[in-house]
Amino acid sequence: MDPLQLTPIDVVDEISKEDFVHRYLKPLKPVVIRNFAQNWEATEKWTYSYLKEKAGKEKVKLYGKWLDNDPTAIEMPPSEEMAFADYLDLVEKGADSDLRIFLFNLFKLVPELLDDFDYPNITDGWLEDFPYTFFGCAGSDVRLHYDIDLSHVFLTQFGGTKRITLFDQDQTKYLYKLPFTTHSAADLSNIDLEKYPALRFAKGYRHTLTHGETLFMPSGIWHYIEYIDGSFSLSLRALSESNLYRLKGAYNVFVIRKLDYFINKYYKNLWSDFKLKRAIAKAQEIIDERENNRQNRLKASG
Ligand SMILES: O=C(O)CCC(=O)C(=O)O
Ligand SMILES: [Fe+2]
Repeated sequence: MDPLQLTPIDVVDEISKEDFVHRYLKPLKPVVIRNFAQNWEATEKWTYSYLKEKAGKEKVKLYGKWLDNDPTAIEMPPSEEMAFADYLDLVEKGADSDLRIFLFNLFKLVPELLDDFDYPNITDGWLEDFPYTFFGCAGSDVRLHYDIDLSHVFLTQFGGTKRITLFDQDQTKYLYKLPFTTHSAADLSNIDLEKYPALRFAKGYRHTLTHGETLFMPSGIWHYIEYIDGSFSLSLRALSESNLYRLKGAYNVFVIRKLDYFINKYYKNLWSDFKLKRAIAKAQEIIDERENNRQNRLKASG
């Protein structure tokens, strides 16, 4: 049984801009929108063989299992490079592998692919310079994190399925956030409640995203992604309407990320130990506080 408290993400076949803004964008609530990509040529055209034909010879950076690779640092270094076509072969044949491509702007290499999708009229804040693709082999996962720039993300799925687990920002206190990062220390692929007991209090959502569906991930939402079979996604980003979030996003990108990078460079082990201890101590404070409140309630009720 899954030890997490999860409910399904809302799914709509279609939604007007007004409804979307009112029900999901403003309240920062995730939703799966089935017709977001319905007019896109991409959903038919972007087969693995088409992508191989367009960009197969390009070398791509691949990322492996996060726990094996500097897990407390904000930036994860790639673990290897490969021709895109060779990597797509692994994805397509369902090879069981941790290898992923992350935040890949395929459109810089093949600008004509930009013609195969558009930015639906559902928000005014599109960041059209930053469409990214993500690829993963069957069995790979993306650690629990939220996006450092705090923009909204619309993630459209291609060629397979991925299981997505989300937690709102207000659940951060249960999620073992590593200081100076936007990552959790906890491995959700193998939940260890002895080590990370506060996880049992976190309330989240889950949905298995299939080809052609789009998930709206509001700014600041925590996400953990499991590639069930090999697949890929396109993420379209939009700026948060909150000035505070925009400012925080810029601060994270330009200050916190650099600070973490430099301290990590010079004090790697000390810094890593400090971050992990701090993440665990903060969650323990919350557990203790809940327990105190419970005891007080019991006393009060006699
Ligand atoms: O789907 C993925 O591989 C990662 C997606 C993600 O983290 C994002 O869109 O922010
Ligand atoms: Fe992300």
